[in-house]
Amino acid sequence: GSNYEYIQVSEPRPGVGQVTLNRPKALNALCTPLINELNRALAEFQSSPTVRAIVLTGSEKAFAAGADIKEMAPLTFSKAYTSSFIESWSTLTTSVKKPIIAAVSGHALGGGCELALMTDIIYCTASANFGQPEIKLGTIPGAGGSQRLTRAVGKAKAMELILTGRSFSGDEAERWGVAARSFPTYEALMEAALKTAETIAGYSKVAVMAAKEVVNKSQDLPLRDGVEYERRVFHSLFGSRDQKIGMKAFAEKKKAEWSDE
Ligand code: CO8
Repeated sequence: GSNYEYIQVSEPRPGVGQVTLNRPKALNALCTPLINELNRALAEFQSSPTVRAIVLTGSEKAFAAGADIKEMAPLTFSKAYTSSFIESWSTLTTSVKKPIIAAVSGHALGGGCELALMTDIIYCTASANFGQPEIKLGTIPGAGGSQRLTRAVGKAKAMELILTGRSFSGDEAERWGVAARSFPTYEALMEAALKTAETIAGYSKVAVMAAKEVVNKSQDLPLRDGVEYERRVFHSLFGSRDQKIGMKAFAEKKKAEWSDE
């Protein structure tokens, strides 16, 4: 089922799946049907035998300008509470085990910024426009922004950003460690995101999934527990075939041919 209204799905490089948010008239505002489509596409990539890494992007003008303000405006507490509004947004953080790279150009505001923060690696243009402007609408971040942005930039900066609603640039995002890298142009951004995804797709699926899992654990666990968790997973990889294949290939100065086992 690849009949999507608000997104586009492709496999632009070997091993790489791409989801492009495609609601240009609303600057990719994240309405519920869009989020449902995104979750469906990511679930298909997760179970795909060919896709090994995922790129999530928008347009040059907007990654996503936030949750859909027109959809939220009339919402009541009881409706939001009983329908668990926004809960399904973070499905990707638990159900997608393959790495997701967000390629952010233009606006990444409110829920758009939060969506980027849910991914594993953010690449952006230097001029990208990140921010949590919810305070200007009389509300607060609702899809993890106050938690993930604070972990990314520290309390002082996060508090300032969330209380003032001021934007920060892609250049700042890179300097503060929110984004892994920033690029001068949209074309350079997309090329780098796809190339990185292709690089990751070239490694053992078992090792890649384990690496993503342990890095993400660092966000939830105290250091001692996290280090112990990492060691357990590290030990378990001696039970994989790919650890043998990778280390044998190194000794023989050959390229590893992964078994994914
Ligand atoms: N929701 C709905 N429609 C939007 C949104 C949005 N977030 N952002 C832009 N649009 C629409 C505009 O209404 C406009 O539509 P129309 O042509 O029908 O009037 C169209 O997109 C183009 O927008 P602009 O004309 O405003 O374009 P500009 O280039 O002049 O400005 C901006 C671009 C600066 C991005 C501006 O559109 C803007 O400020 N947008 C709102 C940004 C914002 O406040 N985002 C946060 C939303 S709140 C949020 O995300 C809370 C998250 C809570 C958890 C998640 C809940 C689901």
